[in-house]
Amino acid sequence: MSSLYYQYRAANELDASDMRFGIVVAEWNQQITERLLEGALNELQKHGVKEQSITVMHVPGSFELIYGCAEMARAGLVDAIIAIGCVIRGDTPHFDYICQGVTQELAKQNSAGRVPVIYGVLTVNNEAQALERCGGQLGNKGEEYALSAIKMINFARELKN
Ligand code: RBF
Repeated sequence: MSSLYYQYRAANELDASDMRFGIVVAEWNQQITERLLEGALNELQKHGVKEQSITVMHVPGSFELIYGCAEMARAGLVDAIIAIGCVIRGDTPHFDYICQGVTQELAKQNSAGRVPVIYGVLTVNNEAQALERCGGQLGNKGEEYALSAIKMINFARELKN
């Protein structure tokens, strides 16, 4: 227990000043996704990431995160990618198709192993649940996404060393 805690602390304090990040943000439910982006940017800044080392690109909806992240990886300019979206359940089965498609395709990109892709897609039943997670009662998940990205870059570097 204590060694796990120690590891977490160590990762939390990682210096990310030489790491490069791509962030792909869906415009659907922009009132949520922009707050998640803000949380992620704040956390990256806390870890010393330089402004010029962060590339933020927008895509129309969460479904387009698949192409956006794949292209971002192909460009070869970043060490990790954060995919930010928010899918809110509606009256049609669209929710399930989008969530499944995005989740599976981003998972495939991760197993391809080119660049780690962080899954920053909120899949919620209503807007209130989303608001709780982007600066409300449950904090801002964007910060967690950024920390995960830092940890994954560190993971890849440790393997190489
Ligand atoms: N994109 C999202 O990021 N979040 C959503 O909640 C969302 N809901 C959608 C609901 C419907 C009925 C449709 C047609 C699209 C929705 N999209 C949503 C957009 C989707 O991710 C994608 O941009 C479009 O389907 C175009 O490929």
